[in-house]
Amino acid sequence: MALIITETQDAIGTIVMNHTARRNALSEALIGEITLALDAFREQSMRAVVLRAPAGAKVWSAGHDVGELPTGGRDPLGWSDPLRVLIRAIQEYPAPVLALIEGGVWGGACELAMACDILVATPEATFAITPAKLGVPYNLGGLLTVLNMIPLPVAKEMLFTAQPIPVAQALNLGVVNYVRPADQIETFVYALAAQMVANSPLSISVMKEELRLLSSARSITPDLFERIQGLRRVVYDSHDYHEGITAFSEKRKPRFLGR
Ligand code: YXS
Repeated sequence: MALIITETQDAIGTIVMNHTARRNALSEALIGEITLALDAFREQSMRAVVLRAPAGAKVWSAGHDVGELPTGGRDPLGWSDPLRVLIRAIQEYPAPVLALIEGGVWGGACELAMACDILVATPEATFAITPAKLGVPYNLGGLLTVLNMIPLPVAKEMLFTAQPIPVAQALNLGVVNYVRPADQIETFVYALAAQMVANSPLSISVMKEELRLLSSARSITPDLFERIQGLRRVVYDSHDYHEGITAFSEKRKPRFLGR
C-alpha cells in the first residue's frame, strides 16, 4: 500500500504523507517513499515541492516511528537513521520545499517541517519537540536545525517541556511564514510556489545551497565532538531511554529515574 500520494503540475511536485492510520509516523517505509518521490521530482526538474498531509488532517506527522527506535546501546538518531536521511534530502533538494501544515506536528516531524524552506500552517496547527518526553538525546544536526529556526530560550522551553506551542507563537517567532485558514491554505501555498517557479531555478538552487552551507557552518573540535558523543551515549544507554521507549509502546506514562 502506498504511504504517500504524489502529483506534479506546472513544475510543482506534491507529496501527500498518507499513512493516516499511524498519524504519518516517520517510519523507514514512509521516509523511503518520500525520498524516492524527491528523487523523481529532481529527475523531472520540479522547481518547487509541496509536502503535506491529507486536507483536513488533525496530525501532520506524529514524528519518528517510535517502534523503529533502537531500545538501547545504539545511537537512535545516527547519520543513517531514516529521519536524518529525510532531513538531508529536504535540505539538499535543489528547489524550494514548502511545508503545508494542518494539524499537530510532533517530535522529529517538527525538524522535518523546519527543514523545509517555507512553512504555511492553518490556525489549528501546533508544534511539539518531544525528545525529553521519550528520554531521547536529540542529535547535534537536529538541534542545529532547531537552533537555526527558534530563539534559544524558546527552543529550550520546547525541548525541556516537550509541550506543543500554538501556531500563533510559531508565526511570531518567524518559524512559520504564513497562517491561512484551511479553506484557503492550498490556493495560497500553490500561488506562493508558482511565484518561485517563475524565477531562475539555478539562482534559487544555488542560494538555497549557500544558505544551507552557511547555516550549518560551525567549528567543532574532535575533543568537542567526542565529548558530545559520550554525553549522548550515556543517555541512549540509560534506564530512562529504555523506559521512555517502552512506556510509549505500552501506552503509559514513563517513570524517569535520572539514570
Ligand atoms: O494503537 P495503534 O496501533 O492504532 O497505533 C496508534 C499509535 O501508536 C500510532 N502512533 C505512532 N506509532 C509510532 N510512532 C509514533 N510517533 C506514533 N504516533 C502515533 O498511531 C496509531 C494512532 O495513534 P493515536 O491513537 O495515538 O492517535 P490520536 O489521534 O489519538 O493521537 C495523535 C497523536 C499524534 C497526538 C498521538 O498519536 C501521539 O501523541 N503520538 C506520539 C507523538 C510523539 O511523541 N512523537 C515523537 C516520536 S519520537 C521522535 O519524533 C523523535 C525521536 S524525538 O522524540 O527525539 O523528537
